[in-house]
Amino acid sequence: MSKVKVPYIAPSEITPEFVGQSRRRWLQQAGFGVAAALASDAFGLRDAMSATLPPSLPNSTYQLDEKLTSEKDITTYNNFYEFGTDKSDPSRYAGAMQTEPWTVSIEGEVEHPGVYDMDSLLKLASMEERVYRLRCVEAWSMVIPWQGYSLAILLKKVGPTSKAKYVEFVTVEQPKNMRGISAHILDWPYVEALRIDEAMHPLTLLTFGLYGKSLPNQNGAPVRVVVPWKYGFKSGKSIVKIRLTEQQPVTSWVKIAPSEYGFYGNVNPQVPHPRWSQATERRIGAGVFAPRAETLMFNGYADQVATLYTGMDLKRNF
Ligand SMILES: Nc1nc2c(c(=O)[nH]1)N[C@H]1C(S)=C(S)[C@@H](COP(=O)(O)O)O[C@H]1N2
Ligand SMILES: [Mo]
Repeated sequence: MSKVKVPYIAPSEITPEFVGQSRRRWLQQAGFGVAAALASDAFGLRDAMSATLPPSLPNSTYQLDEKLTSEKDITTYNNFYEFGTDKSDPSRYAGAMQTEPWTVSIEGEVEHPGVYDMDSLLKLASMEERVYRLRCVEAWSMVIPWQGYSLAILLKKVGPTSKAKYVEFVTVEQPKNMRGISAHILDWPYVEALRIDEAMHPLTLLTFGLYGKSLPNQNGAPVRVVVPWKYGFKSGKSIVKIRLTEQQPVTSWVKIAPSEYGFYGNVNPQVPHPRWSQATERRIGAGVFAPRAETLMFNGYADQVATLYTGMDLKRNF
């Protein structure tokens, strides 16, 4: 049974009044953001863009009826190796990343290549709030209310050519501002990629915020990808380039450790990582005595995405 739950708000309930309420809630948050910015600076949180992040409505199709991970855990327990390999490094050091101005270049096998600034990206579609589980390969998980819209909206706008088989995501590279880059853990810039049908799947989210605020730097400001049925490493942060290609891109983790990290990175409790089981997960924030949770196939999204892999050997294509 899939754990992904249906509407906690039916489309019929999204009345003008609800939109009004949601907008009021948004404005409150935006106002609150000024005061919160002072407090949150201690965590290196970034709130400058929240004033321009449009209000978002809960998505009625893709929700999860699980307890949300706290904002504090989501923003202080991170993987962003450009800032160091310790879970606390990103929240300590990502404040140095320059996120304004920011552009995302869309290139390769597309009919309409181009460079988008944040305003034009934000205007492209209305913002939805979607609660997804982020499942990291080292067997921990969080449940996060993200804000964004389906990447498919952007991809359809630029028009993939008939040769476009893969979509590559490239993270910004700022050696002076990213203290982890000098340690050659990975071959920078961080590169991730999806097959085009995975990238076009409505679950794949182009993500601008979490908990009603623009993304903190440590979570991939100002724009990142979230692919909820895959291990966390597939969801590239702080994206500056999206390239559509005919050949399968060589992604950062596959390049450095091909026996440990596959191109697909689908959450699969039946296929252990060479150094640890992936059958269970530790919920961040649940407390040290909380029982580990059983990891679900495709992170609980099997009903939505299993057909993408029909006929594939998932032990080989891990
Ligand atoms: N550019 C970049 N993106 C990245 C990473 C990284 O090191 N660099 N780490 C990945 C991994 S391993 C995980 S688990 C998630 C963590 O996202 P979060 O810190 O927002 O929870 O980001 C992914 N995206
Ligand atoms: Mo991860």
